[in-house]
Amino acid sequence: MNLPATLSAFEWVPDFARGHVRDLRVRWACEEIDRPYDAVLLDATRPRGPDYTCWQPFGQVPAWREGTLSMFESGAILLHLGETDERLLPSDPQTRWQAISWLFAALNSVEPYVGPLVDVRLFHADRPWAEDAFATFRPAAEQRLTQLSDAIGEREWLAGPFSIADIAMATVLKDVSSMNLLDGFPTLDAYLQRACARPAYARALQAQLDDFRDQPKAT
Ligand SMILES: N[C@@H](CCC(=O)N[C@@H](CS)C(=O)NCC(=O)O)C(=O)O
Repeated sequence: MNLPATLSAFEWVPDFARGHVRDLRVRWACEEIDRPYDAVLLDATRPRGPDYTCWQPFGQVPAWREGTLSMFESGAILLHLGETDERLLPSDPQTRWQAISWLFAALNSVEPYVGPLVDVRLFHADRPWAEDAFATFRPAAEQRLTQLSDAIGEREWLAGPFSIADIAMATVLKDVSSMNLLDGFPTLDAYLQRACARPAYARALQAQLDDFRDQPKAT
């Protein structure tokens, strides 16, 4: 029996960020296993106070609470949910540790390389140094994407069966794709399309979008 669970998310973000906020990863995992949760919606336009930073020290979303258990970091929450259900994290040790390795790879070896490109494009595009910064970060990001593409090759999913690793990796690639940076990576593009074609992904995306207000709350 699952305990009632709470997931933190934002009540409003600008249009460009909708569908990219990292609570999507957790919502997706929940949808894959029919795990109910309640979303607690925070004001992204104001600093989060101590009542939240004692739950998520950086004031970010997502964070997860379940009975007396609380945690933060999307990767940790995915791992926790994976431990509750084989459909997210297979029990066979080799497959399981491959999935965990790829989960870390998504968050540690791919996201930090593509993240600066996303930041430059989304948050600093009007700065005079934006194009130089983009050009500086791009080769390292492309090297990682090439290596990832080679590793995926003909595989359907990273660790064999679909797992939390694919949720993490697909959400990282979704940000890359939104900047048209997957155009030269047909294997990665096909992998992302496959992941986003899952009904659980569509439900999770809709759940995130449904929770957003149209406008930020008036101050
Ligand atoms: N490593 C964290 C990153 C979380 C994160 O960057 N959250 C963003 C939304 S996608 C956020 O809350 N940004 C607001 C802020 O940093 O104040 C995780 O994966 O959970």
